[in-house]
Amino acid sequence: MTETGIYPGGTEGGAATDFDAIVIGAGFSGLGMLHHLNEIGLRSIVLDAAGGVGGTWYWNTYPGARTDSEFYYYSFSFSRKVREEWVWKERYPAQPEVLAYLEFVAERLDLYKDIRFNTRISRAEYDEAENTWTVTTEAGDTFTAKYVISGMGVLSAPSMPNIPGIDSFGGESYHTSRWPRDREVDLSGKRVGIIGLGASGVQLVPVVAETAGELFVFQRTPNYVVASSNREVDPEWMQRVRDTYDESFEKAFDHGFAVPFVKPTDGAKEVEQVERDRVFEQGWKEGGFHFMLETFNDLAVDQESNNHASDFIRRKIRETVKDPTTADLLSPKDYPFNGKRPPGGHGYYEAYNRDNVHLVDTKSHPIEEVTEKGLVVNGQLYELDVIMWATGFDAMTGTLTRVDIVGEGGVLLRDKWADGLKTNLGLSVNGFPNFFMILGPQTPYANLPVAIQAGVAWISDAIAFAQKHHIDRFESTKDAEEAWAAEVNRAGSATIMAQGAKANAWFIGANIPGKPIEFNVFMGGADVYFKRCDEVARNGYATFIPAGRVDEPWAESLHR
Ligand code: N01
Repeated sequence: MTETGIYPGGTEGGAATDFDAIVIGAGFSGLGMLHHLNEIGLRSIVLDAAGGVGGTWYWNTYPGARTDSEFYYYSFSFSRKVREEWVWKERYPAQPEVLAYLEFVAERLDLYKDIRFNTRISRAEYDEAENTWTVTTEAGDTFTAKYVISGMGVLSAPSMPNIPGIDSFGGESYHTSRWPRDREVDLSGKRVGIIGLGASGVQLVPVVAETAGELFVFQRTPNYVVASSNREVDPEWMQRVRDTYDESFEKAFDHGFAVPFVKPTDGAKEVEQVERDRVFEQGWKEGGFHFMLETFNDLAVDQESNNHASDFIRRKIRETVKDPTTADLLSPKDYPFNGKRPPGGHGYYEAYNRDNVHLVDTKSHPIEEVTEKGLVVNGQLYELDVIMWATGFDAMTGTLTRVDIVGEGGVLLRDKWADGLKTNLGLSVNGFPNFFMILGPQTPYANLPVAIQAGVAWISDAIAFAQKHHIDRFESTKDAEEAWAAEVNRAGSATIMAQGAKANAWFIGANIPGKPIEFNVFMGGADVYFKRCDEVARNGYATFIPAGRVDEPWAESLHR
């Protein structure tokens, strides 16, 4: 035990640094990471551009923003203090509730003292001679450390479409993830346009419809929106969740999507239609990801079974939306269910039965231009007071490639990835020693807080190991990242999600013009991935220590 903790501090044997570790981002990832780094005794700081903790949940304050996952697995399990004291209110918590939860986490785990807000970083550069990183902020401040860990988020770099005249609009214009924080956006009686119908737009529509005078929804690709069935969390339910937290998380770590669900045993095409409909109906009532994950075991891998699920949802749309033309337009036909991440609906299809909601098809006639007064589609000007851009994110890589992350030999991370993503388990990149990513590209397509919890535990174990064994440079070997890239592509190609390009899915990079089409996430299952990470750790991180590995196997603190 040293002065700074269980393991020697990061400066031991190397150049003096301001900190042992710099964590970028104070969302779920950054908070979890800081807590773990504190546990192993590192001197750490978290830098965040925002004015408070929360990450995604700080920025996404648009009306209707809430989780698509249920509260009991959209949280951390590692702190007894937090899980015993925090009381969830809704099955699918709304943005203010998740933000309050993260503020509570930061306060209870005493994290605020090590976080610097309103600090946007522009560069992180590795110094080979000193074996240190220098992080530079937009304001010109610099911080040095042995380790840099990105917790910058996977769906945090907003994407705006390139439509002629987009800056000429004279009304109010907001991207969902850069919504005004200091005031309510008053929509009463106003003419509102929503562009984009991923999870963000789908959440906006029913809420905006209630107050806007007229709502025009500009749809390019219809989505398969699964009903969510939100409800209040009563004290008995909360207690049951507290009593079974460990079991629940064990189950989630053993699930392909990192959720504590029962794994279905049948394929949809293996059962009679009556039984299939009964199971789908039950999944639909249970809501959200239960439909996708608890009905049949082959919806993500078998086209025929997937067709049954897609048909079932199209039927639900026809049953819910009264106008047959609108129902038809809302029904996806060109790509399968799971071809893009299915959003959870909260009265989404029902909203189209309101007289003030109008669906505009921008597939057959793309938006031509934005003018001072509104949007032009098919030669018609839609006059608007407010435009809401729910147009998504440069997912998985955007936060890492929009800043300068400079590794060995002055190589920029974005240049390294220009001709194909390469990471070792999404955690580390060759040529970027002592640089880690929480939820980096090529980590699993899964419920994120559970994946984050596993990621921050793995990274803190790895750093503790490096410290204990005096390993100066912890980074992926070249071979290991080649192998993981191949594995990510192999696993993804075997799934229905390989059709994501047909639906401009972010997980395959198809939503950003010019971005290479490749799997940005691992589709082979979070459970498989977690086991792989544990195995690597148990084997002494051989694929992360190019300069020669220690022979001592490591199973000291694999923890979650
Ligand atoms: O973004 P998206 P999102 N002209 O990329 C449209 C997470 N999330 O912010 O499909 C016209 O899914 C685009 O149309 P198309 C969640 O993981 C979670 O909604 O390309 N339209 C599409 O409809 C989610 O999957 C929650 O034809 C244009 C939309 O914009 C992820 O974030 C809540 C266009 C973008 O959809 C992203 O969701 C919110 C153009 N030029 C988000 N450009 C939770 O509940 C884009 N579009 C936890």
